[in-house]
Amino acid sequence: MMQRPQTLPMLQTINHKSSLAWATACFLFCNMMIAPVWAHAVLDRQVVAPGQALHLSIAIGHGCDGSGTTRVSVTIPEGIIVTKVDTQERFKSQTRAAKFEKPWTGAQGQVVEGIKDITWSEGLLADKVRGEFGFELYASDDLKLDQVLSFPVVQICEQGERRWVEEAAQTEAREKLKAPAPVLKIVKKEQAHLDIRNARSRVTPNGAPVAGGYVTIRNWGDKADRLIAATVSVSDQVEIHEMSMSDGVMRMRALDKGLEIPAGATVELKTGSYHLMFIKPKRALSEGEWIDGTLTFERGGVVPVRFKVDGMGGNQGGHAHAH
Ligand SMILES: [Cu+2]
Repeated sequence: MMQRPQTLPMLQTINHKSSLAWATACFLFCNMMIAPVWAHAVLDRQVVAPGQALHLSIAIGHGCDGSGTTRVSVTIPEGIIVTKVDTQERFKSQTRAAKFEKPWTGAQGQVVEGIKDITWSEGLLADKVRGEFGFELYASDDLKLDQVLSFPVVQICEQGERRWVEEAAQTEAREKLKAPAPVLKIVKKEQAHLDIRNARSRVTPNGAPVAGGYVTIRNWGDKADRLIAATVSVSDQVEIHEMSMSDGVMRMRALDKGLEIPAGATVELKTGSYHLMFIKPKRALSEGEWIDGTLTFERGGVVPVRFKVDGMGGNQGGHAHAH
């Protein structure tokens, strides 16, 4: 626990000069590991806007319990019009077309039928080798904002199979799934370049002066964007901080101009680096709960985000099971 008398002066000096006390606070409350989410079948993109053309890749991170992958197939959700399938170096691709459940507005008007699934077969991807299976698509103009589209993937191996087909509309429920289907969320056009993943916080005792917020932001666009503000339900004030080592001491400072997310770059807010600081949380944060918040970007505007509260060890919960 922090010593109470130190709390208020620390909060007042935050925008000016870092203090050892703040560094200590951050060391205590920001310390968390963020593991990559490559254990599942995952999509490289996770948001798309209605009327947007996009290249999408399904990444397969491993085989089935040591045995290599021989076949991968994906089911295309309604509203997604596949326009081209990539050549895959190890596999032959095949598509199946059928009538859509209803006509969808495509790039050149109404489309009544199209590719419903893609299968890559007659190949072998060794167990530990990462493979990418890509295609180009057009997201129908008729898709509704905030809708979450599932792309169920079936992976057949020399021995056994993995079915990444479980569906859940909410992030929270999806994290609990053992074998979630990859999803693409429909967002506003001005936010389609922002890929925001793995928002996390960490258990924090009642009365703690600060709590850390962590998230991975990728900018798929060709222009830089900037994270300029954040909010969270448990705190009236959220700051964007940078932490760095100088003279052997960890120091942190508030980034008054926000944090740039360069075009094409991924910026990770994590322990010992950039992070969000929830100032004076109104209550304790307990493991496994989800906290509502927002991230505001210069170009993208306000993006809702949910922070999952991890335990002290920074266990990745839903992602840890695979290995
Ligand atoms: Cu901080």
